[in-house]
Amino acid sequence: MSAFFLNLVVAYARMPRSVSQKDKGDLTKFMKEYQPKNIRNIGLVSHSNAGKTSLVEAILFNGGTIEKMGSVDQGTSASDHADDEIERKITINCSICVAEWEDHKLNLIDSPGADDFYGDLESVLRVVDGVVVIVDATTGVEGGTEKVWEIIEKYNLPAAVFINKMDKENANFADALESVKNTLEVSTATTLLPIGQEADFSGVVDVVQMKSSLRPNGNEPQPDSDIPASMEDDVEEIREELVEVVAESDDDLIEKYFEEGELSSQEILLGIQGAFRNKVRIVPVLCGSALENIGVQNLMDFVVECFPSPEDVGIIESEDGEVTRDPDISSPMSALVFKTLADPFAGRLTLFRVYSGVLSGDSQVFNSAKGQNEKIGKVSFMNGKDLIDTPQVAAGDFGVAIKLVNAQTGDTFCDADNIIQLPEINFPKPVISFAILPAREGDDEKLSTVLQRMSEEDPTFRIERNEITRQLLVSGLGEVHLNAIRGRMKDKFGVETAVEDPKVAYRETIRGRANGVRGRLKKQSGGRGQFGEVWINLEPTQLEGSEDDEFEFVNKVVGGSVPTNYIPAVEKGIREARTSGVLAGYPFVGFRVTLYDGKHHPVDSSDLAFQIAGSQALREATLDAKPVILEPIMDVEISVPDQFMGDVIGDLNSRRGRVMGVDQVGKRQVIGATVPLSEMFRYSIDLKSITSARGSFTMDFSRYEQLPDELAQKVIADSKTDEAE
Ligand SMILES: Nc1nc2c(ncn2[C@@H]2O[C@H](COP(=O)(O)OP(=O)(O)OP(=O)(O)O)[C@@H](O)[C@H]2O)c(=O)[nH]1
Ligand SMILES: [Mg+2]
Repeated sequence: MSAFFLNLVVAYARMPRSVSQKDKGDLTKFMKEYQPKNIRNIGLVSHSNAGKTSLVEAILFNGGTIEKMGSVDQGTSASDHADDEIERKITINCSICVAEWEDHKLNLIDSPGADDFYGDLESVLRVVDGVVVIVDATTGVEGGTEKVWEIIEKYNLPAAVFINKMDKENANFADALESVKNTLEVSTATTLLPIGQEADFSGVVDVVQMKSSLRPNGNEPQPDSDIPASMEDDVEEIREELVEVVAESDDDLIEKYFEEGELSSQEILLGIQGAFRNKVRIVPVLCGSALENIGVQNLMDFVVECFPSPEDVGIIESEDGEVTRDPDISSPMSALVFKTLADPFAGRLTLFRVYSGVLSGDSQVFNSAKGQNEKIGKVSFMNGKDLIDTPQVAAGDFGVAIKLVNAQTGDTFCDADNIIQLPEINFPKPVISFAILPAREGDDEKLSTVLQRMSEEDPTFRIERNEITRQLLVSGLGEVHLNAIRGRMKDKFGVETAVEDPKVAYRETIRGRANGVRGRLKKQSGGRGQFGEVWINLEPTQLEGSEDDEFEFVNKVVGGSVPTNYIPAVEKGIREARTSGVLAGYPFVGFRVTLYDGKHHPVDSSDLAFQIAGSQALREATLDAKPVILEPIMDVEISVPDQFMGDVIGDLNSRRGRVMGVDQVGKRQVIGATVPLSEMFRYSIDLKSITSARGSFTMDFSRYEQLPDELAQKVIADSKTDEAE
């Protein structure tokens, strides 16, 4: 097949499909508008592999959005639809999926569990009204979930836990529940108990309604049944615990509980609902199996009954807290862009949540972050890759705009007459960098364009050209993140790339002085000659060269030995010479040159001659002034659970790091250290393996310091090889 036709076929396969596809359930029902009080916006979050995407799939099936349950393992799930997600069997991009349940619209925002893609996790947690934290019943709470929990706490989001994979070998509900209590340190309120586990898992007991639900028939619920006799005592005990936790969250309920020793099912549900709305931390715990579709309908009931609607969440505040909006359809429009996807075929997709008013298709809105108008064309609802036509998206709902030009993640759309800027999304900072280059010669320009596009799509992906090392650097949240982007550039835009370790941008400086050094250009053999001579002193200014302390030039020439009009040429020569230091060709910084004498010739002197004399003088003087190489030192902050402290500090020592202090922050230790940049390029990978992915770190440039002699020799030798090549 010719490349042209192949592209066409690929383009068709990747086009967001219209609603009339036969393999889908009836999506047209989502074309209607839901009142904010009938919407639930729920994020599904957890450590990778716990079953978020599978749970979304089961919810879509129960709600009738899809007729057959797809599977992550077979690459047929609604949420993981991008080529690289199917290939890797993990979620890379957050996606919006929709299900209808009890006349409510559930917007389910699936998020990636791998911390290489945590940018999207931040976006999801910023725009949902509550979260379901999925815990794998065979492992309990894992490191990634602990990190997610920190963000949930930051936004103070209502959260319930769903203990998934109850059907799987080694599933253990009691252990998983214990791990939730211990690692997240929260009061849990168990509302669903498993009936059997592993291969015997057959249903759940609803501890609130005191009834059992068995596996639905397809997506049709089975009639409720009685609690198995063998579980009655356990259920009794769990219910008592549940009632106590719920009662403690509210003064009226606790009073009622003390008087009557019990709460009704309705009071329990209202209690949880109230705790969610009033931001009292109770964590309801449910359980089930996404693959076996057990406990999923109970979770959907729970979401509808207890999680807040966009209306319950209340007034929306601007970034500075000065402007507010009511979360209803009649308020002026405000919406937040939380994700953009570049697709070479479908064009740009801009995913947004409307907070107030109505965002209409074919309209003009004001982008308050950019301070400019934005023309909106087509808007749609979204279910995975499927777009559902709609003339507008109203308050409390999610939508996607197609082919917007300027909007970026984090931007606010609003009414031009009623401006508001919603709080931005805090993205994690990149922790790893590679040098990137095109695999094919001549692809440089294409590479830059595509990289630019990728960085617009993903705020945790950055590009920078290092002028000193002449490398193009890409930075991101991990090796997998950067490789996923490279994969996408190849598959979507046909740009193949290679990567190298970044080179360190060393600098050179001097530790001593050199006085009375001559620089001279003398070519005076017949015809018009070239002549210029300068005398300089060289001294260090600041020993630790910082970013801005480059060099000083002082002119102390008296009596016109170097005529005034040639002084700038001398300075220019010095400026040029310092761009390439005498040791290894790195910029020479932190020195003062004093020009105090020289000689000129009335005919043969010129700017060029004095420039060359200046350069030569600086080089000569530098060699006499104890030149050294400086390396960039980073301030590093590493956050790890207690038990990894020793290993992390040991590893820092082996990287020439210096620990400056350790602080206890919550349950974690935060180690402050300074470490040379050259030792940090692969730190994110190593920290992950030392801490079983439970450590995190940030890194900022601190200063330059002298490179130890042995390493300096190596850098000098490398520069000679580079030069020879
Ligand atoms: N036995 C069993 N396996 C499950 C269940 N839910 C999910 N899985 C399997 O667990 C694996 C991971 O499922 P996903 O749904 O992709 O998990 P995820 O949390 O979305 O993973 P990431 O997107 O990578 O964070 C897949 O192989 C699923 O088939 C379940 O209830 N029971
Ligand atoms: Mg997933």
